[in-house]
Amino acid sequence: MADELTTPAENTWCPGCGNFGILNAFKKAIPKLEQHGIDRKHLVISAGIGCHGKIFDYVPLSGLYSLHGRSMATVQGIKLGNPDLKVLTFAGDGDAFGEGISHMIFAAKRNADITVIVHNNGTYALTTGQFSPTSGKGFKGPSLPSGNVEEPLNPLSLMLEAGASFVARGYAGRIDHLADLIVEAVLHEGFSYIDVLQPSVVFNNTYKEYNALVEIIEKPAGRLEDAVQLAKRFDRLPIGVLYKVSKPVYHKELYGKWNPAVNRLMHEERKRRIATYLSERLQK
Ligand SMILES: Cc1ncc(C[n+]2csc(CCOP(=O)(O)OP(=O)(O)O)c2C)c(N)n1
Ligand code: SF4
Repeated sequence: MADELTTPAENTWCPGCGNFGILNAFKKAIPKLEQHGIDRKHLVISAGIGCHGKIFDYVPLSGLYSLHGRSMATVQGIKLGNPDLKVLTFAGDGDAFGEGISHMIFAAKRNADITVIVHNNGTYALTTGQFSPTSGKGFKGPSLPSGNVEEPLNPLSLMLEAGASFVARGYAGRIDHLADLIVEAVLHEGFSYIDVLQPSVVFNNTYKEYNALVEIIEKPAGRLEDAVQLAKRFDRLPIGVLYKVSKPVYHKELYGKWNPAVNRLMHEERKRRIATYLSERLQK
């Protein structure tokens, strides 16, 4: 692990937490991305609020620590402000599919060129184990001592149906595999989603189940319908890229090749154009 990728922040995750696997995979992905020509100075990160969000403090990259459920909007704004940047955010399952679900759906729908990595531990861990949108039926926690009566949301099929152009699942216990998924997701032009199976050793310790059920898939499904079927398998838990397709991306549809950060209009020129526009409108 490269030393320059460590920060002075004290790590407060519980020993054995799946978040360590995600952090280590991300640290392995950064130099690999550099080999693909993505300078770490041009890789900007964000995070929501939760145990997952602390990852923001543990990697020395530029970014903006966002609000609960809002980091996908934050990175979309950064991308629109400077399309030359690569942007990535870390979200929790509660964060992304509770508070932030509409941002997720619309980012996928418009094929915003962002990467979202969800630390899916099936619980609101930081706030001590309430049930989340992805908690399994029967999940017990302090807010639900008699067990969750709802069926869990399937983030993979939701993102596929919403129009995501890259959908993958990783496992915090398979660090090298996850590192490669992160590299592929960041290199993908368009909305890339990685759902990471992340055991919370305190509130939802799923290591045993995941170790028994995960199965690496070698290539994405060719058709959307087949990817949705893969996403809905429960006898095994397929990990890898489920679906990948090339589609027009939002900022290019909007701007073409224009970059507002580089081709900024000077103040006087902006005022002149607004004045011309207004006087034309008033004459009509
Ligand atoms: C708008 C808003 N609602 C609620 C909270 C309180 N809150 C902070 S973290 C959190 C739970 C986070 O759960 P999740 O997103 O699943 O992340 P995890 O802690 O499991 O990584 C909640 C409810 C908040 N900070 N902001
Ligand atoms: S509470 Fe769970 S998710 Fe949070 S750091 Fe501890 S083990 Fe990890």
